[in-house]
Amino acid sequence: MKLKAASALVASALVVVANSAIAETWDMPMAYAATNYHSEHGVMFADKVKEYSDGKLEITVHAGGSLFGGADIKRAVQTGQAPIGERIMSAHANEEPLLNWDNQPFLATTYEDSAKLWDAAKDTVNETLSDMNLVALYTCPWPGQGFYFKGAVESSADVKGMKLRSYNAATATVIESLGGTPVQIEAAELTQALATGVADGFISSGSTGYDRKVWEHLSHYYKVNAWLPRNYVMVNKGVWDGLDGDIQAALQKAADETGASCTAKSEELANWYFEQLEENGMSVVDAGPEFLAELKVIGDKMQAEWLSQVGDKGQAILDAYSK
Ligand code: PCA
Repeated sequence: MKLKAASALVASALVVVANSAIAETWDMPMAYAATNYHSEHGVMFADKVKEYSDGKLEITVHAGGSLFGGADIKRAVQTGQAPIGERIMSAHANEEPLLNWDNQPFLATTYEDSAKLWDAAKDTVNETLSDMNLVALYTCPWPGQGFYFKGAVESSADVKGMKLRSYNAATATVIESLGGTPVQIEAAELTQALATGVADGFISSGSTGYDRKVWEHLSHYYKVNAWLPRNYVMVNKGVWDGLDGDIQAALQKAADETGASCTAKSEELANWYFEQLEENGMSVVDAGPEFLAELKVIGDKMQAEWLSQVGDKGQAILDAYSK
């Protein structure tokens, strides 16, 4: 009995040694504010990974573009400078137009439709990411996109000549189509851009306006819910393929749970953000009919252009979505 107990002890000590020998730590750059729900869920994900991998994999989150700027995170993960990272997926659409699937104005404007669209797009998106040496672990939507301005806007006539901050190709296209000039700026640099007059407004959700306290510089938010773009947590494909099955399973379980929780949180916060903007003095209203009608025309054109770029793959996503 004694001998058995002793050898069991030795065996478990060996396991501890083995575990600590192979314990791996990953740095995870994230693009958005540390207090934003996306980043908070990144931390939740890291905690879960540690738990589900029995401490074999530890992830350290670096939010707010502090390790790599938002615009550099995808390349850092692709090239293995960082094994894992987070970014808004559609920022990569200039390289791979299919990744504009979730920036088609008025295609999916509710959380329910956003989930349906992701279901329809998931397999094709994952194939595209795989070709880019990336594996998506989870995605999480931003609330619906609308417009921030310095004053009242009724139609594109009021937007002409404005410098508006864009965060990807789709927002730049909308701004240009309205007669404005797009200026690509990371969310982390948005407050400064507004303060220094580099931008007079921007397209985003209530979330980013709240994070960046834009009421200090802007007065109006127009709700449009034009689309709900997704962030995603990506892993370098080579790194992923080299992981033990149990670590992959731990990452996937953590990812599935975190993605679901993050999505629910986004929906829960969507109106709360508007209330915060209002409490801080902004006018938060639905976009007027003239502006909306113009945006719908722009959206139709963007969807047609997207389909001509991505062909059957895009059409298949739209068909599966509208089924
Ligand atoms: N916030 C991010 C992307 C979409 C959103 O709602 C941003 O403005 O950068």
